Amino acid sequence: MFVFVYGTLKFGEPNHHWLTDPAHGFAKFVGEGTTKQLYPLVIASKYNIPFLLDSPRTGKHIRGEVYEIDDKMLANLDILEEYPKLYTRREEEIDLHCDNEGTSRVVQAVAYFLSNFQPTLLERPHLDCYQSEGTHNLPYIASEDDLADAKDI
Ligand code: PCA
Repeated sequence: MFVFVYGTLKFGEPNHHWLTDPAHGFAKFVGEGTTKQLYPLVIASKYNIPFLLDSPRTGKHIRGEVYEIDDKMLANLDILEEYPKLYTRREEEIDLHCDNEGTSRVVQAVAYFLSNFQPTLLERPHLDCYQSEGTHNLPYIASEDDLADAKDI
């Protein structure tokens, strides 16, 4: 299956190692991609977590990366993302810019969303591509805490 990552799991971002650890399962980079749908991507909580808000048709086309993963990796990503307590996940249509066969195409990829969020989150700046060390000055803060309440902070 494919997963679309748009936040801290991207190459060069603080949780990318989670995807590349063979003990977590299989993952292979397929290409860069963009959501076909518009979504708000915001940074929130005291840990500066990037959240794709499940509120289609507002926000931007979100840029991220598509990986092919196995069930074991999905189970491990679920642990990191505290699915289903924090993030929900579902398949989403992604414009894959260029795959390893030299083709652009639309794929279905699993993405982690925040649903049932505080409406005030929608008022935060809408990003279209996330970098922890961006000029927004909201670097991601790694934590061992249970983050399930983070969306309300
Ligand atoms: N990790 C997941 C969801 C948000 C996050 O920080 C990702 O990169 O797609």
